[in-house]
Amino acid sequence: MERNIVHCDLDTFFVSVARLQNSALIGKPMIVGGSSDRGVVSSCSYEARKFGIHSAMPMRLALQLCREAIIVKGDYDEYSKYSNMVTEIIKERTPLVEKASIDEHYLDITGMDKFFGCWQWTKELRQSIIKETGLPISFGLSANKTVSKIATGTAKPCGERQVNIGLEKNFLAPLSIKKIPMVGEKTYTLLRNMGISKILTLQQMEVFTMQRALGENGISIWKKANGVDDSPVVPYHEQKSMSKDHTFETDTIDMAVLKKILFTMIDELAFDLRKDVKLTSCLTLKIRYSNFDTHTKQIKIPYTSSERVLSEKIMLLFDKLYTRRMLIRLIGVKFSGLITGSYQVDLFNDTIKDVSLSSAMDHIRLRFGVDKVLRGISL
Ligand code: TTP
Ligand code: MG
Ligand code: MG
Repeated sequence: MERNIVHCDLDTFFVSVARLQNSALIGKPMIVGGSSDRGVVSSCSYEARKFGIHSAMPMRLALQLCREAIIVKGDYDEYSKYSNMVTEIIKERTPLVEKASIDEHYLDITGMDKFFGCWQWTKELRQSIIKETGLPISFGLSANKTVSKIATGTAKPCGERQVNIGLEKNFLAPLSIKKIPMVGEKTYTLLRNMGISKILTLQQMEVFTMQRALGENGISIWKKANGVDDSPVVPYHEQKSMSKDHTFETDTIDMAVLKKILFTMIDELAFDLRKDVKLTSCLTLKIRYSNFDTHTKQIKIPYTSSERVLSEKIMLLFDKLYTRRMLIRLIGVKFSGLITGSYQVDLFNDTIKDVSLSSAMDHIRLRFGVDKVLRGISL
């Protein structure tokens, strides 16, 4: 069955919220981000982008590119308030919604066209969000998530774009391969070295050529380039906890192996926290021994999303919990007691280096996927 999938993403989200609070910022090159000169850019206005400024760029470099840029400090409570407001407006009218990030949603509106056209419906929803929140937002509508997300990108700022069924390949053909959500810096360079820059070239290639160059990812990229994506819209639920488990292929007591797995799980969970602008206040460690005995231990901690703090606490728990000297079959970590908020830099304990390392790693993960970067300690 043909589907109708909407993707929407707020324009310069953090910047737009700041502009709601202070209209003097409208029309100016401006940046939301760390105010110290070692900070990084979270969000920047289109006026600032003209100077080459982009998200995750060091603030110092951004200011070299545009001296007159105005810097505003982030206000995560406000972002989460507006993010929830947008989610509520969408959920009131749409049965199937996926919140993909703080300012981004996918909607499955298949069947809506029986009552009135999907495109009309989408345009009206967009106007409602703009009217009710005061925030600019862009929309894409097509038969699948990938094409709709790319359509949103081409509609920005403050626009809307529909790609009719059957015209996906035509729409994608002239665009840069960079527009494909899976193509990050590394894949982009690899494809450019193969002489590929436009999606059209990917469409003209055989899928096995892409498979040979990039493995399974090559097949996914090729499918996306051809406008094919059958991934479903997964309904959104407010998360109260997040966890990861690892079962060893062969049971182990090798501390180096155990630490590596624990730190990797913590890095990935801490990234998920920061991506959703959340903090955790409760850690649980689970150990299952080779005889299936399962032990857990929990601690309450001050709200954090720092992998350095979380790793320290988890290692304390591990030392208390792992007393049996028996082979371990599974270990798991859970973060609960989640609240919305961002990690406040603790200047006395958390060096700027830690914080910028976290945000640099987050940036890579946002582009390439969560498993693409690791701290040396987890190698
Ligand atoms: P995006 O939707 O990627 O960016 P944006 O809304 O600022 O701009 P655009 O018009 O291109 O959509 O991210 C949403 C918010 O998430 C953004 O306003 C700030 C935050 N963010 C960071 O803090 N660091 C980052 O590296 C990125 C990409 C986003
Ligand atoms: Mg956005
Ligand atoms: Mg976004």
